[in-house]
Amino acid sequence: MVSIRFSSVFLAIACILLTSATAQTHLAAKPHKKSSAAPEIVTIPGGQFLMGNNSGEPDERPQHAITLDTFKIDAHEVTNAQFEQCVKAGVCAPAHYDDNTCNVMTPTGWWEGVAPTVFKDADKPVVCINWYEAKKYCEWKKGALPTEAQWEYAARAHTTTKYVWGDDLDKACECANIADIDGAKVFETVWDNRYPLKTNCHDGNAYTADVKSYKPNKFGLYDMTGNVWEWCNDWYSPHYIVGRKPNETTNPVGPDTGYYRVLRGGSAESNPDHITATYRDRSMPHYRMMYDGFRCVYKKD
Ligand SMILES: [Ca+2]
Ligand SMILES: [Ca+2]
Repeated sequence: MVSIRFSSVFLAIACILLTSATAQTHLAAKPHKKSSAAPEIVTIPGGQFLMGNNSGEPDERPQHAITLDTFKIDAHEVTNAQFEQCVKAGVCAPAHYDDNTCNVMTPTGWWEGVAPTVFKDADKPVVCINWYEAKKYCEWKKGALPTEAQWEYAARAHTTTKYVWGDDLDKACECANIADIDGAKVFETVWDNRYPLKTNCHDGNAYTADVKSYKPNKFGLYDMTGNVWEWCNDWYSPHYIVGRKPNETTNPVGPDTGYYRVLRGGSAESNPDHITATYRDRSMPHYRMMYDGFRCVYKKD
């Protein structure tokens, strides 16, 4: 079955404009030196921030002030090795890499199929899990999926720039695994014909990368942009006000009901339009895709 995901599927609005941006120098990533001493869970001090973007997509508007209590969040996306611990504990079912229930990207488009084996590496983010399965893992860890507000606040780390690292797209090569020259080689047919947007990064990672391979944000969080989209707890609303409880400006949890759950941050197959700090995606909660993962949040001690 063809996926109905929105941003990661091929709404190639600007195809014609993009083929002109080919003369730039290919930008090699500077490998980030992984720090095993880096904390696995980071405390995010509470505060106020401006969520959304009045210059962004319609569903990013209106920008509005949100106040959040202090919380803790995984420093990186949940890995296959971590998820396997939940499987061994008898709580989680194995990720659905091989049973044809996961939407995988192929040279001819998105189809339910078998994910490439490289997605199963221990230190890569677990994917091919749906919203319910992600939620179950976080609850097993005595946490929860982040609210969309928590996710954006953690990603922003007090920045107000277009991307979480600043306004320079070329910095993506150091800070995020997104659609780039390497990915284009793998999915050349798809990207050349319908999805040519990409950066000129050349990081060697056509698919997902080991977590913590790129620079963290100012809170010490890795891959808040790129690698895999991250499930949030909230139902998706196409407007920040519609569906929300009135005046819900402190610790908002989103609408009471909905059809899609929110995904944030972009992935290894996301073009520059989909990796801004405020871009919102969504998917039906039972859907599994090979670029959808998650991380968990926890109450402060
Ligand atoms: Ca890449
Ligand atoms: Ca991510």
